[in-house]
Amino acid sequence: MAERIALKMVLPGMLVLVLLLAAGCTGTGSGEPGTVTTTATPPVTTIVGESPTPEPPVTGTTPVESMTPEPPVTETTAVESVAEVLIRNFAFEPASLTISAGTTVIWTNEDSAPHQVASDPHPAHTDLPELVSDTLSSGDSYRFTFVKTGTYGYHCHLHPTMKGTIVVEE
Ligand SMILES: [Cu+2]
Repeated sequence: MAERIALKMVLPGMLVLVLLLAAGCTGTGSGEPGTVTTTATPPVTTIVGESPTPEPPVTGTTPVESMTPEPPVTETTAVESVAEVLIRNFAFEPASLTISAGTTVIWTNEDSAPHQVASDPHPAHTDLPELVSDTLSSGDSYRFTFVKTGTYGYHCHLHPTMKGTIVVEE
């Protein structure tokens, strides 16, 4: 009984040994590495240093600024502050007008007689020499933009008793 058991255990072990030896022999016979050590990498890296390629100028990005979208149309320039003075019955209406700087005053002659707007004092018109109109026939208008703050007296150069005042505030 005991011998059979021993044989059963020995036989498989022998087979394993034989298989291992066979595999070892065939393996070492074909797997021997040859002279493959000739893979000497040439020093190609030195060439890169000899030709320093200059970086191309990055000009492609700057023109992007021309692609800025159009700003929203703020109608600040189109809007003009205007005030009106009527010349009627040989008088300015209103006789005194208060405006903000940058406002344009428009005088309109509604009389049948001609009038002429001019800065004080008569007849030199030296307070605001730019403020002087042509002779305004009936229906004609004269416009003047007051830029600086101050109080500006004016009159009708043809009828100097006709007087008016423009007060310009900030
Ligand atoms: Cu005058």
